[in-house]
Amino acid sequence: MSEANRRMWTELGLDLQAHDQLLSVLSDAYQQIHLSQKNRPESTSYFDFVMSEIHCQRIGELLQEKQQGRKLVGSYCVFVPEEIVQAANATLVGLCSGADFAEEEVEKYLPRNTCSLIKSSLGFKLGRVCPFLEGSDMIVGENTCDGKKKFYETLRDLVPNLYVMDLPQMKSEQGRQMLRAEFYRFLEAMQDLTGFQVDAAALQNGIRMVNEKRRAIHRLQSLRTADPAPISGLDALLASQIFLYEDPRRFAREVHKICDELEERIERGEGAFPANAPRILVSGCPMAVPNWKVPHMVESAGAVIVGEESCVGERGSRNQTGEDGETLEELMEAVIERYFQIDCAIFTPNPDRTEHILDMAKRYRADGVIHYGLQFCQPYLMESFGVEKALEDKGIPVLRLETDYSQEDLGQLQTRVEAFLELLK
Ligand code: BJ8
Repeated sequence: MSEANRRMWTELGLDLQAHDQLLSVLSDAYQQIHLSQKNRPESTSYFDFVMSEIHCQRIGELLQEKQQGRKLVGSYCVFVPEEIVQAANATLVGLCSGADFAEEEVEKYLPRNTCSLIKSSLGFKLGRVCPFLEGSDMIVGENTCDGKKKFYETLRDLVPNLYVMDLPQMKSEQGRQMLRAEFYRFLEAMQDLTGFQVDAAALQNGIRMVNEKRRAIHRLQSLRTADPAPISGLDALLASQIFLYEDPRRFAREVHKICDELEERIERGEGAFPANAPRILVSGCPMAVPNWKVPHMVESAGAVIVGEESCVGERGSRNQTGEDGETLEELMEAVIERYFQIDCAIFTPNPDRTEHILDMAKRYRADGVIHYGLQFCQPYLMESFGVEKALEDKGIPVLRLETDYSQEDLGQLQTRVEAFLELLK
């Protein structure tokens, strides 16, 4: 690593030794999992570059922006409206993490039976290994599941700049009003943070920029409906993971280039896997970098993942925000409308999510669905039973998996995944 990067990390307050350790694990995992894939589209070298620079180039750019007066905002949930952040002259990055870290320390603050995503997010803070978190001017928490709500109470004592957004739990008119009130409160908080007064033009620009990157990922996702699928699920998941922190304009440009190549592949009938590979839809909890455990297992067993019903996937990126409003109020309404449709399992009841899974299974021509639940994640684990029933009623086979970030259950999971894929053949 260059001296300049080490200086940057030191200035951010990272623990260099622990951080070196993390980067080395990450790089090994990337080599073994992604770079060993056969028949990858050439243009996915963009992902390789972004991942090789994961704590270097992007954070360097963001720190430069900060020097010019722009603010950096970190979040743990796709409910945080990026359009408003952009409009207020700030940049949003996702902070969720996908690897266990500083576990012993974490268990001094949180019970052992907390989901891996929360434990890992706290571990990255306690271990001082995330430059995005340390560089954030504001960290946004949100009242979604109970685990996260309580995690933010802990985090409040560890960071000086936590902002917590309240969120509704029902898709009722009162729920919508609550989201509206919270988004307006967030708009004010963003304006206070940046000193920038958001008007209609600024919000419209923010909406356009976020829509543009969503258009690119929508294009990529729709190309996966082809048979054979032109890109692996692992690479498509990377696109959704990078989507959460990469420069939005560069992301859109590069993903469109990948899509151009995928279209050529489709024309030639060329796939990432053979045409008869079982097609799998993965549904459930989000998979943050570097959580590639289950997709790697599924694709190593010869199946191809064609879609992710997840916040790091279609649940997080689907639906555009209306761009046509003329006043700030009209544009804010469009933002509220778009986010109110997110069908996270924290909502009750949550029939939209089941409908979405059924729709995705059909659109992506999935032979089967793997429901991915993180251990101790009550919202998704509880919903998985209803999801399974709805899919089976339509004749779609389902495998419900419950796991964490550790490698301890690999053997057991592998046996179940392989048996499921055998059934699909
Ligand atoms: S909108 S899915 S990003 S809350 S896995 S921490 S739910 S116990 S992540 Fe999420 Fe926003 Fe919903 Fe999406 Fe809790 Fe479950 Fe852990 Fe989870």
